[in-house]
Amino acid sequence: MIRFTTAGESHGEGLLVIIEGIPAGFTINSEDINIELARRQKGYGRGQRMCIETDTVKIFSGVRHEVSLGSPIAMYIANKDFKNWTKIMSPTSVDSEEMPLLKPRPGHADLPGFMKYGVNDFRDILERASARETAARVAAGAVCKALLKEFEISIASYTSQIGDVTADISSVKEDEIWYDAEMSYVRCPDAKASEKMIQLIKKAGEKGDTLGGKVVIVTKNVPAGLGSHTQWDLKLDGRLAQSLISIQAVKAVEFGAGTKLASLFGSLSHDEIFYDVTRGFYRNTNRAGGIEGGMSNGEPIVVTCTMKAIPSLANPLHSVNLATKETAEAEAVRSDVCAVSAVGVVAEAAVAVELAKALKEKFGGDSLKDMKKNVNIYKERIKVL
Ligand code: EPS
Repeated sequence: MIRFTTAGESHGEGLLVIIEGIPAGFTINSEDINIELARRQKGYGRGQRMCIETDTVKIFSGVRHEVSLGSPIAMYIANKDFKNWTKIMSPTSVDSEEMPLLKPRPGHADLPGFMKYGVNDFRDILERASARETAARVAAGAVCKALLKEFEISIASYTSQIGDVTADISSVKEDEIWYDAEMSYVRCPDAKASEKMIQLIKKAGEKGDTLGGKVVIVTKNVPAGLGSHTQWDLKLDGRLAQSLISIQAVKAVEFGAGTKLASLFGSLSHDEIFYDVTRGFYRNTNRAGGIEGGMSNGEPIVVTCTMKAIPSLANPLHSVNLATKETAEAEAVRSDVCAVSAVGVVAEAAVAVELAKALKEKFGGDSLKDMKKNVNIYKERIKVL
């Protein structure tokens, strides 16, 4: 079973991630992981913190001479900013001068966490709730992405909306979408929309406001039959949705035509089935987003995630002082104006982990060689049935 766990606070010493179940025998180098970490940091609208950090990974177990051993892979990403927070975030000594945070931000974990954990300062909550943790998820995702690449499975994403600006990619060639997304400051392949998004983020920032949006994640070449219809918690779409909605500020996850399906007749909701000797079974549409009955059907897996606007506002919302119960403005902490460009990269990582998990479940194998052999035999079988 592939699984991972993360640890670390936003302004603590660093982030840790341990990923288990990765088969032995495939090449992992820290540079590939660093590329993904750098992609997560980019984007117009990211906060000051991104100028402080240059996220890089230190692999300290599970890999020898750049090859996976099959043992747990432990990785560490240092928080460069920690040097400015050594007193406030010290795991040992008490900082007597520190003022507790007591004016919770609506939409953040501050108030529910304060109530649930009985703390006296909601820094105890926000430090772990922070989306800084997604750097660790991206490192785990990068390992899984590299594993999926061995099976020619690719994952990419683009920004399709920020605020009320939507992208129109109907005139962008399919193979240029991903390149154009990487070249855009907001990861949007529609150049005109990209410019409008930047202007909108700029305006929001000037007003002390924030913005959300949507990202689309596309995974190609996934073999049919990952996940299962046999039990609720084995369904691939359910598993992907859980993983994606757990990303900070993600509020909705859609597969294929998603919410549009509510208004469509059955005749226009599904993907008719065709067969060709060389291709095997295929479809001409992909309204299902590559998943039917909780199983991949061989078409690209297409997921859209909606991210709400970040709840840390420089121009704060109405709140209440938790000590005095008096009306107050929410704490204004340093943050991003818009992190939609980052959420695409984090969502790619989440998808990579879930698919690697499902691939290993279906094909087993403690070694990459065994897994590859099993995948090839299976692919031949389902082509002819
Ligand atoms: C960060 C995500 C955001 C940033 C954070 C770094 O965290 P949050 O979810 O708490 O808003 O604001 O940086 C800071 C906390 C800071 O002090 O600037 C990330 O993705 O790395």
